[in-house]
Amino acid sequence: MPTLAGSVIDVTTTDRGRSMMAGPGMMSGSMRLTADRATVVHGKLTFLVTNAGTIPHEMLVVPLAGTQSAGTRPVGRDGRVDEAGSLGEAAATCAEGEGDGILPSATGWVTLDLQPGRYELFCNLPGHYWAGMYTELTVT
Ligand SMILES: [Cu+2]
Repeated sequence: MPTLAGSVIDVTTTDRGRSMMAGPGMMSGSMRLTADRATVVHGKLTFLVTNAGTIPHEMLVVPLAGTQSAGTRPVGRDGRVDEAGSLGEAAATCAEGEGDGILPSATGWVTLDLQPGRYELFCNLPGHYWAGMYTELTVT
């Protein structure tokens, strides 16, 4: 693991293979992308993404416009959402930046200089956003 710049935000991705928290009434097929905080001070931020699931995942950082909420982006026929406006992504196994996905039990990371605002972190592999892989981060 290299020296990570700025504040480090721990992000975890899971899918049903490791979703022991799922109880009766919860969707058995759900996937999650969670951060260790909902708010962070602006500046240089490193997103350290750990894939605790059983299939590859990724994490993109895209601003939320106006009053837009996380999880409301329209999902296309290909099972993905529009990535326009993406500021960066962690999608490589044991490396920074773009790639073919972070393999199970591996980490990927990306360092970004974020201005104050609201951002959505999500996985855009086909079907994963729909399955619940998104969360909101506020930068103050
Ligand atoms: Cu995913």
